[in-house]
Amino acid sequence: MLDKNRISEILHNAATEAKAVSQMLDDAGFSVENAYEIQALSIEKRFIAGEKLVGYKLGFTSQAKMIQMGVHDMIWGVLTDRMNIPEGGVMSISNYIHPRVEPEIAIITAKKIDRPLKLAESRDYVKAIAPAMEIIDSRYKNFKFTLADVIADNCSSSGFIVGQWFSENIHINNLGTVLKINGNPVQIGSSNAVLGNPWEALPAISRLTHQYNKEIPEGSVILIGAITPAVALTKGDFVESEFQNLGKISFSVE
Ligand code: OOG
Ligand code: MG
Repeated sequence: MLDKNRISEILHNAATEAKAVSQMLDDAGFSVENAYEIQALSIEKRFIAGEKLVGYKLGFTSQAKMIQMGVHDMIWGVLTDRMNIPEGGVMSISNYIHPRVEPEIAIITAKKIDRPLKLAESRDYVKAIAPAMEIIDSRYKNFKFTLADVIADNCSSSGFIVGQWFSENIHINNLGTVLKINGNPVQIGSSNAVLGNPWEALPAISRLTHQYNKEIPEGSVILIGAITPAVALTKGDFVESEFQNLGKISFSVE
């Protein structure tokens, strides 16, 4: 019988060795709460290996993603420094299992968050906003998982790219967003796909982290969730996301 620590080890090794594993949580009767404990244990292994906390990500904040993955609850995971790919930089596909990319918006928090925030408070807690992309790479075979499985797997998070930071006063509602691969538009969406209003992201993440007794430190990067469905990456791809008002960011796959 697998225990939480063993599952966290299997998922951690799957991520570091870029080898897919079978789903483990549902059949063994692990709950969503157990899944967050397993996530924390696997993140602990990253910290022991020297990775530093950069912030948090939200997942399944858009209909597009919930439909694509067949999962219907919001989730949160952890971002570390090692996951960061510089804007305009290169990701090495051999470090991933079956990576996908999705356009997102990133926020930097202006103050520590230790309680659920209200929508009206959101702007006070934001220091800066940037266009972003997340690279997700489920450690499960065929990118298939249950809610508990994906939470234990740090919500598939494996990379992120952040562009230029703008002040918190920049307009982020209903921004047209285009994801292009090798110059071809492959997804389009609106920033309002995220919770109907991207400013709802801080209330959402603060509620979820509070529920698990976590504080969000000042200066944390928050990825607010994908604006469009994710798209699979292949070697040689040149990936760009263009956001109304926030500009264009890119990276290459080698
Ligand atoms: C889970 C992560 C979802 C998002 O932005 O909705 C996510 C997955 O789709 O594998 O990051
Ligand atoms: Mg995402």
